[in-house]
Amino acid sequence: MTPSTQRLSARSMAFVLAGGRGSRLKELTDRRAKPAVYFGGKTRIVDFALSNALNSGIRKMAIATQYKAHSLIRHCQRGWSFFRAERNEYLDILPASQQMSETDWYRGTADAVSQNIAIIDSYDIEYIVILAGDHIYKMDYEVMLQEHVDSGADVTVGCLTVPREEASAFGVMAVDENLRITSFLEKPKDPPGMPGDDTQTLASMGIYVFKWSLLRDLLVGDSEDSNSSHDFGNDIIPELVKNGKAQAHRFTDSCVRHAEDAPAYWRDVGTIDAFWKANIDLTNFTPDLDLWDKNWPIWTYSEIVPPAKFIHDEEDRRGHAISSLVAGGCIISGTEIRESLLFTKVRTSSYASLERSVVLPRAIINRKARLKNCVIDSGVEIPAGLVIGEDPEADAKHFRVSDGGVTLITKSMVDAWSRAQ
Ligand code: ADQ
Ligand code: ADP
Repeated sequence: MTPSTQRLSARSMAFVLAGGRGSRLKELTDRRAKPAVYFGGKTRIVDFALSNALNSGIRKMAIATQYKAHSLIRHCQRGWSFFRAERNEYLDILPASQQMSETDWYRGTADAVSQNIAIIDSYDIEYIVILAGDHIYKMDYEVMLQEHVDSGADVTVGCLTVPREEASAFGVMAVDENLRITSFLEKPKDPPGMPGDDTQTLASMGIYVFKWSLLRDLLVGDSEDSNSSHDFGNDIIPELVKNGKAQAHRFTDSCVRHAEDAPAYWRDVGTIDAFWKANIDLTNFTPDLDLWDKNWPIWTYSEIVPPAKFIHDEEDRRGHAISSLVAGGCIISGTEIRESLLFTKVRTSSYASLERSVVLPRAIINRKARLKNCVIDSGVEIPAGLVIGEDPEADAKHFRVSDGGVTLITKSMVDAWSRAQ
């Protein structure tokens, strides 16, 4: 076992649960799992949990994948392959069907860990940090690990306050004055408010710290329990809470210690509206999420591409972008772009305009297209003259218009639109 003078993160591993579809993202997760969805101009959602682990000092990681994992696995192989076993560093990608028969996927989040006990044992770790690979946030897990050790609890659950009307999508808890969890309800229909503030609820972030030897014993018991759904939120956490052994770790500004003036940032970009807004917010003068922070970089796979290029077309139409983020490899020719975010290798043409839109890699915007409040999937070719965002009822005939009025455009939607012309 490693000497105990090391930082706790050096004696820990991060186990990233990345198997969920994220069905509220609709067609954006038809071909890829939610953790593989692009975010912020260069990165994918999973990069945030992995970067937090890396920046916290954790050098052993595993990523459990399940639903439509190809895009995610390819990304992790390309972008996260710098761990060196020679330095006692590991990053393992653990697809569900590797451990059982082809048809037996992980039965639940706890089962995703159970099925990999032998691999985790081989890491020789003391603590395990279980993370969800589908949130955008910055957090120093060393702080949470230290609180876990100090409190002597069996599990420490990361938590934050969310508006009560959104809380039925979360595990909801009550705590005593020492942050010991006194009750835990997984996704209750009518979530209770907090003492003193009925509009807010204390919600689980779906991240947990355990001593590995203890979790290992719990998982061996759980995997044999036919009444269990083998899930952290449904089975493991409620049981520990019942026994008075679960502690809450509140995600506050102090959880990112390197930048004390930065507000704690956490977003579940699980719907089209939330995904669009969190991306578009990055075009604000001072965004809440600081992607420029040298002390907390978000690591990713980055294609080698030339710088973004802005050109006047032959008819002297200026290609320009105002209050926008434009990734490398883009060619903006004679297009007016406002408050938008363009990922790698997007190409746009003359007389086209983009406003408050998120354009994923390799999309092509043809001439005279006018797009407002859109999310455009990777590789989509927008037909010349397509106008979106001016008549929601017409848009909804072929495209996905969200409750908040954002239009998602995917390749199959464009194909259907083209056939109807
Ligand atoms: P959810 O996120 O709704 O709630 P779940 O669907 O189990 O719970 O997903 C948790 C994480 O595990 C996600 O990152 C997902 O991608 C991944 N995942 C899901 N099924 C998996 C599987 N079979 N194999 C591998 N990975 C899998 C959880 C908690 C709540 C908490 C919220 C916070 O259960 O208590 O409030 O997270 O978002
Ligand atoms: P990314 O998410 O990396 O941008 P793409 O948008 O190219 O990837 O595609 C998403 C996923 O859809 C791919 O990882 C792959 O699994 C699947 N996919 C893409 N193109 C095809 C295809 N022609 N046939 C089958 N599956 C495909």
